[in-house]
Amino acid sequence: MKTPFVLHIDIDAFFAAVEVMLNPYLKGKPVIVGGMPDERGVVSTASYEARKYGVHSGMALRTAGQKCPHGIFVRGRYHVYSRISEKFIACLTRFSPRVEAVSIDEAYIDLSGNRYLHSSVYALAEKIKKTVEREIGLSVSVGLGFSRLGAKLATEAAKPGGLFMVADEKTFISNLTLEKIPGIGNHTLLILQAMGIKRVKELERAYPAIWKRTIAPHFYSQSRYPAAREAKTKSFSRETTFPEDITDRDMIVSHLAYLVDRLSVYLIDHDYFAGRVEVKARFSDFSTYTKRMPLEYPTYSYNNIWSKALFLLDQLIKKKKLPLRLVGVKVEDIASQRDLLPFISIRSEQLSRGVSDIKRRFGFSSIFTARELLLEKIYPVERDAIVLKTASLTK
Ligand code: TTP
Ligand code: MG
Ligand code: MG
Repeated sequence: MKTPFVLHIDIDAFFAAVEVMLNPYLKGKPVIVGGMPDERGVVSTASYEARKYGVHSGMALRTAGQKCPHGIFVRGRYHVYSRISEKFIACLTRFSPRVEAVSIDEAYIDLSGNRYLHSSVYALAEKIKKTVEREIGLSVSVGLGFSRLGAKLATEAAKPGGLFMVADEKTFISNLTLEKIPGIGNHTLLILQAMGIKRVKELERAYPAIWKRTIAPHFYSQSRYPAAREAKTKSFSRETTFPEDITDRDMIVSHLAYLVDRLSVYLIDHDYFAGRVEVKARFSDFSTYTKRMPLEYPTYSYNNIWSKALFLLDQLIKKKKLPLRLVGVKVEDIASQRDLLPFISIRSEQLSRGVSDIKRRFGFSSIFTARELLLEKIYPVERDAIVLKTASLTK
């Protein structure tokens, strides 16, 4: 029999559980983290006791106050949570070097190379779970599957506090209701439900084409590769040396915007998500500097990458007197899958995807952001590119 080798682990009611750990008086009570019920803003998370009243992450605090008037509201202390998160990940890496942290309280571990695998992956998972719980003092749930998706869904099934192993992943996923599947948005869900489709298998039977586009990519791309065979080191970059050194910040910004645009479309076309951005600047005396920072979450969105890139550029050009010779941008920590966290804003991603569709149909130059348009002053614009003097693509 084949053994599931992807382990997913997630802390139960993370922020709320930390608050309870630090204040035992809260134990067993409905704890709601995020702010006070009369404040603007949303619930970060709620203890399982509070969830019984319908309170959940992302809900307006005011609504949470109405649903659970006797709830105990706390603001939250993010530095404490992130310290515990670091400890959590450090503990996991003792069991395997192939740990991929995907959010503040969850990670995948690729156990395929583990020597315990064929004796009992289940026992190993139990050991990991117990060790983590002892070391961080919080309850976790663990799932074992053949793919990331399978393992994550197994964790969901195990929550709170359990360990769940999926032996037949296809059947397991087929029997789930569609809202369990990460990446199926509310809109799609409503449409499918209106068509009377609730479960993955019903979708596959009735609309194989939709199934193929929504479920299969997750399922197949994820089941074929062990968790950590992901190319973590891959990066893509675009840079250009100007025809003449440039002093005008707006003109430099325009170049950078165009390069980010190219990168974002490249990521979309190849189904990649970037985790980090780096900007490079070379001054007229050839001194070269780079600066990098992580993106909030893996993304291909032009706007997300752009806002970081612009920030980094401004840091760099503070270093020295302009003019600049060259500007470049690189995205790193490339992944080909990602778990869609519910608090991610998908808007800017949809926008980028829409723009890239237009570019594909009508040419890259059919649509630009205003900040890119300055380049028209100094370069020829062709259907599929602004023809830079020296474009360098490294992959
Ligand atoms: P989750 O793991 O999604 O949720 P959880 O740990 O609170 O509960 P469980 O896993 O048992 O279902 O998120 C981890 C933390 O991230 C959560 O404790 C608070 C934070 N978070 C937000 O701030 N906003 C959100 O919308 C979500 C989903 C989580
Ligand atoms: Mg959690
Ligand atoms: Mg989580």
